[in-house]
Amino acid sequence: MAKFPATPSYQGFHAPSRVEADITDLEIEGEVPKDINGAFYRVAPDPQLPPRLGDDIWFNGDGMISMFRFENGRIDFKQRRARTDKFVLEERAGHALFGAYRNPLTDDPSVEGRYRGTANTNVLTYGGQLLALKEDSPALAMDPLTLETKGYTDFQGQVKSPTFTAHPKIDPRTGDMCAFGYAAKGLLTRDMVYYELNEQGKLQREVWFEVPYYCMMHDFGVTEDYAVFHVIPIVSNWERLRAGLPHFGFDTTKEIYLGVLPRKGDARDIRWFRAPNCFASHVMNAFNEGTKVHIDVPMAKGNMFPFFSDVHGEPFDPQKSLSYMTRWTVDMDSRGEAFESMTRLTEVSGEFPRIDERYASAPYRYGFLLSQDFSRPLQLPGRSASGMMINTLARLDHATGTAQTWWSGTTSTIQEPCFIAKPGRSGEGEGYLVAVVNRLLESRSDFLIFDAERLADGPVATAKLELRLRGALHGNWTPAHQLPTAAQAAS
Ligand code: V55
Ligand code: FE
Repeated sequence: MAKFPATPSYQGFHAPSRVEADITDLEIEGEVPKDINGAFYRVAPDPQLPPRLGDDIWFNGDGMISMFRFENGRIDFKQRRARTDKFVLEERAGHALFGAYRNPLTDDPSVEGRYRGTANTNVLTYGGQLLALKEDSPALAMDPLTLETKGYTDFQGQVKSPTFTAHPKIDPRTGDMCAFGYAAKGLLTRDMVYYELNEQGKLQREVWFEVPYYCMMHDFGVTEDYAVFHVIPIVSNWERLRAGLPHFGFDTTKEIYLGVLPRKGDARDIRWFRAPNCFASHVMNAFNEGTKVHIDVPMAKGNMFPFFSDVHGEPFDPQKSLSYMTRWTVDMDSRGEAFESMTRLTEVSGEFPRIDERYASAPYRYGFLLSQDFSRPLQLPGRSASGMMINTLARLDHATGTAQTWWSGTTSTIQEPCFIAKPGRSGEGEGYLVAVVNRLLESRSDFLIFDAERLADGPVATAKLELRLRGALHGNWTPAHQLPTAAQAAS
């Protein structure tokens, strides 16, 4: 009998949901703009079974994929499991076989050497497939319409790394997918590999190199001419794993590095820049002006992950965990290892940065962010799964340093938004923003649609769900013309 522990990871809004669902024609308040046609996918960790070790962290839950299919002012909802190898093995066994987050030394011996991936971090379509991603494993291919799992893919044997990032980037100039794997020659190795694949699934580039120290390489930056890798002090080693600890801890004594790889170059052309200890994980966007390379990150002074504790035992400091969008600039033509600058772009604190992706890897003006407005506390003990109290959506304007915001009220929190371009419009930010909100009092979720240029006006439409959607990590939009037709899917 499944009995989940009475720990914060499994309580209240974070209780496992485990619901697969189909809802045809969601009830709508307001009006869904008729020109939105396509599918929004998102993925949340949602444990199938009680944890093997008594408790677990949010980052280790099994992936649950949701699809909001928009057509003609109507939205259909579908939710299915990412049936990873881990999920299927544990389903068969009837209990958890895999232990702590990215620590195979805590697993049942029967699953030694199996992929431990949960496919719980990001989901996007590429080349006609839906890819559910976890950075410790290969990409999991799923059907974009039925959400049926096909299985792990190595892109016809072209991707040799056993790991594939959860944050690939699509270069809007070429349509190519830029990606990487870390721990690419095995657990805890410093080996990395950078890939570019085209929409036909053909490998265009592959560059192998080493990072200065092993760490969580969660995201990266892609510009027209460079791939940019930030090495930040969320570290691990065999000692931690042998002690049965979660994979990562934060080390305040290490410098950070920025590795810049010319996209047409090879490993010898990488330059490594250095800066003092800090935290940054996600990347809003990156671009280059000649040899000057800019990467915009939500940067914090200290650790943002309370569940990856300090390796020297320092207590978690919520003040130091606040992140602010910051532009890091390095010059590939400079001498020495110093950054040229680190410039704060806004006084709005927050994480989960998004953009109008037609402007990815190019100079851009607008960014979207989940933010915390501490002057408007929740009336409930409503911590988000990340540990942050996310009550505000923000649209940042980098040209003016100003922000438009929308507050979700005293009993709701917000999940990562996604931008949807308005068909027929090419101006940056001309489109919609969608986001799931957590109705904490009612233990259910709503799905909101905003005019991305009028965020402060509030949602133009609210799709009601009588379901609770557990806190997601990331999601993406696929316009209808990039979805297979039902006829193609049936063949
Ligand atoms: C993140 C999320 C993960 C993970 C590593 O920063 C990094 C986010 C949901 O899993 O394994
Ligand atoms: Fe992420």
